[in-house]
Formats: sequence, C-alpha cells, structure tokens
Amino acid sequence: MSSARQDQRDELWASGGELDAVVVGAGFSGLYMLHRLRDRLGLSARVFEAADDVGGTWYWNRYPGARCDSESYFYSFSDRLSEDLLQEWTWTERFAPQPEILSYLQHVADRYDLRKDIQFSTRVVAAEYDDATGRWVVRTDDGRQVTARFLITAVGCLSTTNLPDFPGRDSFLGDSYHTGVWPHEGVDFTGKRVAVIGTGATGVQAIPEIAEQAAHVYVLQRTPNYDIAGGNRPMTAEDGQQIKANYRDIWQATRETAFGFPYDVANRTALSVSEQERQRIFAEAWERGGFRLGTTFNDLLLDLEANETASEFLRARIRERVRDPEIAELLSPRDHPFFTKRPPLENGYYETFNRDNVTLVNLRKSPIQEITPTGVRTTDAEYEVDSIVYATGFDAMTGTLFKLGIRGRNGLGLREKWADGPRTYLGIATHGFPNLFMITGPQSPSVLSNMPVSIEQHVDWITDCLRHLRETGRDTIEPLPSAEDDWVDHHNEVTQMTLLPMADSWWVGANIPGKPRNLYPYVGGVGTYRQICDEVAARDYDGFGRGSGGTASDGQFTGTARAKFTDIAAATTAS
Ligand code: N01
Repeated sequence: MSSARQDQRDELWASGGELDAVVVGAGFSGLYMLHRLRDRLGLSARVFEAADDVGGTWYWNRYPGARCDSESYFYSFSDRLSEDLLQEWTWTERFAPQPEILSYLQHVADRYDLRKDIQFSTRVVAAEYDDATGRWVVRTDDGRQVTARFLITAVGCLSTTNLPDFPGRDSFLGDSYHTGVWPHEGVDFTGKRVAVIGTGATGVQAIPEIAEQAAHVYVLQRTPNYDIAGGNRPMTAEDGQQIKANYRDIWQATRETAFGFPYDVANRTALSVSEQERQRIFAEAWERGGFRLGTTFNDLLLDLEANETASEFLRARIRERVRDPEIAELLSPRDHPFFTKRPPLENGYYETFNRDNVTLVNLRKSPIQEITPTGVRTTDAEYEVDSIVYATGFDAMTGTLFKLGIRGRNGLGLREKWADGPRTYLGIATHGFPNLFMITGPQSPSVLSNMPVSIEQHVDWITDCLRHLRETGRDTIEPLPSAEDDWVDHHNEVTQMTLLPMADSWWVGANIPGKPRNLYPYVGGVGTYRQICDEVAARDYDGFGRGSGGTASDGQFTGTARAKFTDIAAATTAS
C-alpha cells in the first residue's frame, strides 16, 4: 500500500473516521479476514481486539496442558494463505501446545504486517447500524467511535467464560482461576491442595498436569466424558517432510470431509460388520489417536445401537486403565451417547486417577452446595483447598456476539432477535442486520469441525461476496427472511436426524441457565456446507437481497441451499 494511502487512513482514524470494514477479534479468523480485506480487496479495515496481542483462544487459554485437539499439521492456515508459510513453519508435536500455536499466530501477524491495523486492548461495546447512512457505528471502551460499511465478527465460538454462580464463590480466601483467562505468568501448584471443577476437554487436559505438581487434587466431576486417547508425541523430521510434501492433498481433503479433517467418515455402518471386525476397527482408530474413532462408522451419530458399540468400546478402555473398578465406573459415561458431547482428547488422564494424590468427587451424587472461605462444600463433605480451578467452559457461540451490543435496522438488538435461539442464513448473516458477517457463526459447522478450515471457508466466502458487491456496483447485502426461515428449518431438520439433541452439552446451550436449547453448530458436514455456500454464491447469491446505500431489495430466494443439501444427500446414499 502506498504511504499516501496509509497517511490517509491514519488521518481518517485520528478523526474517528470512516472505514470500509471493522473486524472484531484478532485470532485465526480476524487475522485472515484482515489480510483478505486489506491485501486482497484493498479496503480500509480496522480490527479491534480486547487482548494486548493476537491469538484469540490461544492468547487466553494458557492453563497447564492446553494444546490443540486437532493434529497440528492441519490446524493452521492452509495453502490459501501461503504455500511458503506452510513450508517454513515446523510443528514440534503431533498436537501442538498452546505456546506454539500462539507463536505461530504471532508469526503470521508479523509476516503479513497485520498489527498496524489492529487496535489491541480495546473492546467493542456497541455496534449499531445507522439506517440513514447504511453504515455501522462502532463504539469502543476507550470512548472512541468509527463507522464502517461492513461489520465482521471474528470473536471465536468459545470466548466468553462460564463461571457458575455457586453460593459463596467470592468468599474463597485462596486463589481461584478460570482456565479460559489463565494468568500469563503461569501458576505454581507445588505443595498446594487444588480443587478442579469440570471434566470437559479443558479439565481433561489440565488435571494430569496439575496432579504432577500439587500436593492433592480433588477432581469435581458432574458428567464423565468419553475421552479418546490423544496419542501426542514429538514430530520427527520424517513426519515433517512427508506432511510438507503432501500439503496440497491434505488441504483439499480437509475441505471435502465431514469434520474438516484430512480423513473422512468411513462409508459403512457399525452393525453391518461382525463384533470382531468392529472391535478391530475401533482398536485401530484408537491406536492412531485423535478423533479418528468418531469416523470409523457413518451411523455413530445417527443410530443409538450403533453408537452404543463405540460407547462401550471406550468404557472398556477406561476399565483397563483405572485400577479401582468403582472409580473406573464413576469415570464411565452412562447418561449420553458417544460424541453427543464433545469428546476430550486425553494424554494420561485416566492414569491420573491411579495416583494417591488425586480424589474423584462425584457431583451427581453430592452436588456443590457452596464455596466456603477455605474450600468447596458438597452435600456430603467439605474439601479444604488452597486453590480452585474452574474448568467450567464457556457461554459458547452467542455469548460474545451478544456482548458486542449489536443493533441492526430500526434499532433491533441481536439478543432480542435471537431470544429463542439464533436465526441465520448459512450461519454467516442474519436478516435485519445488513452487511454483518459472522465468521463461524451459529448454524454454521464451526465447532463441529476443525476450526481453521471452517474459518478459512467463511473468510474466503465473505471476501468473494464483497468483491462481487463491488463488481456489481453495490455495497449492501442482507439475507431475505424466507431464506433465513428455510435455513433455520433445514438446520433443525438435520439436527433431528442425529443423536446430538440427546445430551445436555454446551453444543445445545445446556450449560448456561436460561439459554435457549438449540443445536448451535450446523451438523450437515463441512464439505456439504461448503458446496451449499458456493452454490448460493454461484446462483447470484440466492437468498440474499443486495443493493446500495443501505437498501438490499434486489434479490430472490429459490431454495438453493436446501436443494443442494438434498442433491448431495441423494448422491451419497446412491454411492
Ligand atoms: O468446557 P465444557 P471446556 N457444577 O463446557 C462442568 C474446546 N476445547 O472448557 O458436563 C459442576 O466442555 C461441566 O459439567 P457437565 C472444545 O470444543 C478445545 O472443558 O455440564 N460442574 C463440564 O464437566 C470443548 O468442548 C480444546 O455436567 C460444572 C465442565 O464443567 C470446549 O472448548 C481444548 C458446572 C465444562 O466443560 C469447552 O471445553 C479444550 C457446575 N455448575 C477445550 N458448570 C482444544 O482443541 C459446568 N460444569 C485445544
């Protein structure tokens, strides 16, 4: 960019100026979006980021044991951003630890000179659409205000922590931590008595590490999960070479598969093979580690009987590894089918319960009554501790979006519009909020996928959409109500085909009191969803109204999204 253009941008900024786009958040999605807006489309864009550095989830979640549950080599930007970067960067572990992913994102920010357009330590407190000008007025907690034609949320799906409101919580005299806002300087638990509340993917990563240090750990478990062996190990030079030689195929595969992994769900049902063969297939996937177990059969998420075969395989692994049969049983899920809650990946989690300094507390039998000044009191005991770790998760998918104070046409609040649950078209936009794009928004594959793949797909789609608007002399786009209704219906239909509604998971909002119960991510599959989005664009943005100066009246809805899904489903069934 010319220095004159830069000077002009600085001037506009200094005067609270007018931008083409505001992006909220500087994690994977905000960084890539900024790069596309600025360096591909030549637009003026500003990113607001609450943290004092880039990284998003990888900036905040610094708890012991934090690492990626997707394999490192496909948890990064793809060849869409840069083939050179893929060749330059070398991951040291099969599942990268948090510091390494953070330094990767810092490297990306530096390599593409992104920081100069990111305002750190700044929260967006309101984003209101001005009907008169067709622009978003964005206010930040430093008292400033900018306007932008486009508002793009890149806030991640898990960025508002859930800290349960236990009676007496603030009376605790020791140290307490939420895993999602972990101290940068780290925490030394040596010699401490620690209570960890929560055994989701985070608790399962943190507990073995804390147990290595602490004098005693009380693991307060409400619901056991089906934890899958992670199989983490260092990456060898040969691993790196092989991966780098095959990146093109790897990325192509991630874009076509159900979960955004370079391997897909096998095209066979669990009950169509013999018990012996099923066990062999499960065992092989188990040995290979990671989420492969969930892709062994294509009906695990559709058929309870099929699912039970995987569930029982996993319970058997727990019994093998935990010496005390009663504790093994307490760690074994019985109240929900496998993968209807996000299965954590574990590295030594179950063996932790063979340690003398670890006690498993069953909150189902005796719930937490209160936090006292000296510990945690359940209905049948008090656990005196020096520290409490809340691994209690997030107000996922909508928590942060609502905190942005988004108001669309006629002052309509996003929170009000979604009072009964999200209503979107393709999980990327919502009627009444022109020129608002939500990267990995609710009702898109998002958390049911390898996130960077879904992030890239959304950013690329938005980039193409903005280019299309410019090339057709327009600057306003908004979903038509009929298209949105159709997508919500389709989303709900696909959800009901699966077992996912059966569990009280954060995927359905069950972890937050009063949150509407819906499946928040779209379960139709990453590859299918991509084809749907591409088809919508190819059919002249079917279901979107477009226009200029805030008017988006030019558009029609012919039902492309659902028709494409039906086509793909028919083709899959036929094969
Ligand atoms: O949060 P969670 P998380 N009283 O909501 C318990 C992603 N992630 O931070 O199951 C007592 O899953 C709650 O119990 P229950 C991943 O997508 C990714 O662990 O509701 N307990 C549960 O045990 C994951 O799914 C990676 O009965 C209470 C725990 O707290 C998502 O983040 C790594 C309670 C919360 O589990 C969230 O995982 C880690 C209460 N009042 C996480 N409230 C990587 O891939 C909650 N709990 C890197």
